Amino acid sequence: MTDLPLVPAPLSATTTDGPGYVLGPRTRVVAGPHPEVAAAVAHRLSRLAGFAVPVTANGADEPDTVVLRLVDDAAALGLPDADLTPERAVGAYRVEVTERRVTLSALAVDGLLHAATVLEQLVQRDRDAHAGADTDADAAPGTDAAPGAGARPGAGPADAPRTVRLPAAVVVDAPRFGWRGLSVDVARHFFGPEVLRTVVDVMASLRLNVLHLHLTDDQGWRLDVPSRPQLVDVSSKTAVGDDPGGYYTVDDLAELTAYARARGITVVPEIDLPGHVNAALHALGELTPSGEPADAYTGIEVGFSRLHADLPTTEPFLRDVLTDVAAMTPGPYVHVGGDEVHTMERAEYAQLVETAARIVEGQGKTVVGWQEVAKATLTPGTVVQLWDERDGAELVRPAVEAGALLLLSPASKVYLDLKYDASTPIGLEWAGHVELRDSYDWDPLAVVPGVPESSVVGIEAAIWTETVRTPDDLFSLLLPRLAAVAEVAWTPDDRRSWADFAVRVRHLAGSWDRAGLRWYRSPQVPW
Ligand code: TNX
Repeated sequence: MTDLPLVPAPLSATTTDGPGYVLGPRTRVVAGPHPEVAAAVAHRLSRLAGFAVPVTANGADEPDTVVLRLVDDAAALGLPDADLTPERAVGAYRVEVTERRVTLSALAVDGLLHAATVLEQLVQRDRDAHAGADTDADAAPGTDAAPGAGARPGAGPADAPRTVRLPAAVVVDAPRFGWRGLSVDVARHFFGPEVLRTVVDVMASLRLNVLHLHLTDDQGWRLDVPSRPQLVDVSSKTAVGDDPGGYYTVDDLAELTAYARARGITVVPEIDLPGHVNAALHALGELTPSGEPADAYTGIEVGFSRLHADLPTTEPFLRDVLTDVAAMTPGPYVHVGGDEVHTMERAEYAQLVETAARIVEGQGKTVVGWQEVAKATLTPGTVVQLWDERDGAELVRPAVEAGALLLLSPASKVYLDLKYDASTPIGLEWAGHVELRDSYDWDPLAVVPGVPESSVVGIEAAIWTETVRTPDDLFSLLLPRLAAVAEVAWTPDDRRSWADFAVRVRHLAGSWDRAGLRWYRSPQVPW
């Protein structure tokens, strides 16, 4: 393991002799071939230092430089490249800190962005080691956007100058899985772009790389779809418990997607079909057998609403909506939902899922669906997301054997809307309680026994928002469990242990405090 306070734990980290590197007035980032990454790195360092760290075009051989390098092969990072798949390779990086300079190397831009977050976590340790000397705000995640709520009173300004030292070290690292995600349900309760930017900041700090947005459900429709403006005109207004609704415009989604991409994160939009569609049926009466719009629904039951394969309006609805959503999505994936349709025969379900999948694929996107889509005929390479451990393994195994890829979201480990324990004021309990250690201590390959690692694209946490109404609610359920899931997704099992994680995760708490984020003080960790 490592004595450096890195979460997720890296493959290897070695502290070396010497005082490390002190950020100072001469420090500059050398842009090289990637000025936009250099700017992002300079921005992070400036926040750490409390003064502006400039970017210069060249000078990579000079002292006091932060140098970014893209290299051609894993060996140049010091990684044995034996089993480095392309999905893993994009996240790989090397950080080298000496008294003279800081060097970030990677095989791709994403790796450079991860390396920049490693610098932030390295500085954290230095501050903790000198507690008292240096207690004001810093580059906590979330400081790009307004904090969720309740910035700690007395926290200093983010731009106060201070001595910032990075310990002399070499970190060489690559992720275990290429998909390290978080799904956020913005349908049951709406969270605006500002909150999602804070979520992105927290995700990036943990080297997560997929933000899945559950944009539609029975209780609300949260994305303007230009071909069907009635969807948000009518159904953005509702939410669980008659709380306020809301929606994202086309521009909101584009801006959020760009914000996420600049931090190494791909946005995957979900339109949940053919169930969980009451908001659509409420906005578009043509989708119901009677032709009358459904009543709005603001409760928290699931499984009752459905599309109808035999209505002539259904296929055009799927085509218009999914074509628009694909066009709004620069990333490679569109999620078609597919969960919990309790009022439909298997044949009709399969027909509707297959129709949706062919439309998405016709737009050049890869389909993602919840585990139930394994009942339909799937194109090889489709991503099937396991969530319900009661029947998930049996459901997905034949699909995986036929070429589908598996995304792991076992509820009892990574459903971060489940209560920590009986005293948690909000959250659900249907799959039990999920304490921090439950999110950490599990073997991804045991979820579907016998499935090879090469069929597993990755791991995704989820937060459903039936009971989650405010940013404080949201972050108090995400943190610290999201850090545990991030480590399961990043770090091979033989390189991680609960005892070690429980020590390292403490170092993140200060950054959450400084960002004004509410988090849960799990009694399992000696904070
Ligand atoms: C199951 S997970 C659901 C959601 C609920 C969630 C609550 C999944 C695909 N469906 O509709 O919000 O449980 O934990």
